[in-house]
Amino acid sequence: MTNGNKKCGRDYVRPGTGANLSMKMQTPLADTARELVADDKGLLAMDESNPTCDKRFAELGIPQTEERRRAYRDMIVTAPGLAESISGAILYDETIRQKTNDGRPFAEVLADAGIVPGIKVDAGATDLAGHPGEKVTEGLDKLRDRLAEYRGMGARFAKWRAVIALGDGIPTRTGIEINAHTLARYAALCQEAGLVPVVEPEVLMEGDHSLKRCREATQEVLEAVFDQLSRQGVSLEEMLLKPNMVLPGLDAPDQESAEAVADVTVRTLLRTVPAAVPGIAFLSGGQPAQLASARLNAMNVRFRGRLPWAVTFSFSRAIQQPALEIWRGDDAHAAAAQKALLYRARCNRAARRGEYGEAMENPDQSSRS
Ligand code: 5MM
Repeated sequence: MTNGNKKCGRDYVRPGTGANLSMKMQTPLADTARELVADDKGLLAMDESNPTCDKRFAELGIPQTEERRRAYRDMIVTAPGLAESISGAILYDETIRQKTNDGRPFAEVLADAGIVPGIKVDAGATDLAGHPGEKVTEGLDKLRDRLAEYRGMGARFAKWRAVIALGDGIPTRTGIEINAHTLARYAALCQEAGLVPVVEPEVLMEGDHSLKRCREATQEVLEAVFDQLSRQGVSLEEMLLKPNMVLPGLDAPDQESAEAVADVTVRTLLRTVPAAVPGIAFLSGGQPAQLASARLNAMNVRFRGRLPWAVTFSFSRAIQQPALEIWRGDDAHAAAAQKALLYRARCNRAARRGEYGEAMENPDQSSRS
């Protein structure tokens, strides 16, 4: 065992030895992983890198400065009642070093509110050499040191996103395997450092591919990811999966119903994700916020009581976008933006319970509070 494993209290029984299979794993990391998917809550991804955050600000005419990025995240982490629907929040390197208007580190404010602070640790996707159209995510260099630093700053979980595009001849087997291998290396390092890895292989929505094509690609990617996680000794009880929903491409002529998406998504996951994984928290990937809620709801309605893992959300745009459009860089709008943020978070908690419906989308804000 490494020092890291000792540090996070994992020197007990190696997963896969057959011991205590009928019992829940009792380790700090397994407890955190379960905490992140407990009580019908989900994750808030607020880990936009500076270029992505600036791009979203630019679209709304918001100044792209460190101070405005801080003010925006201040609005989010101080939203009263956020913890009613959100179990954990994923921060970015700049954000975890920032403080609220009253000088408190964001991670501390979240933890005091009962929200587990997490951190995105990948350094973004870059072109995969020799494989036109494919990406590989960077950030493994010195990752052990960065994880230790983030742990010291209060992070209890981490996230790494791999990006898989669908197109002519892609993804290749090589592209899938490299990304799966990289995700598993990240996950193993996280567990060594005492952080729960959120493993995010995202098959992108861009394109005109069919639902079937997305299903096939998602299945192949998840099979490769769990193969690598197993080979590299990652403890399944001490991680979460953050996948894409199985969807037709944005430009596909046939856009399927929420029920069809729910069925094919859950069936794909049942084929590929071991029951030892405590939770699956979907990314939204640019889906309209209401559609993301409806699809998540359909999964929890149609498979109620039949799933081995919790099925929840880890949305960024599908929670934040309405709030960002209200805030628009003006702190005078912070309270209204917080209301919109809480509202989308509540919709997604309801979807997790299978209780979300169009009636919740009443445009009368007064009925939302
Ligand atoms: C917030 O977006 C994250 C990626 O940010 P960068 O591209 O700036 O690195 C992303 O990983 C996000 O956490 C997930 O994809 C979920 O976000 P969406 O908007 O897809 O729900």
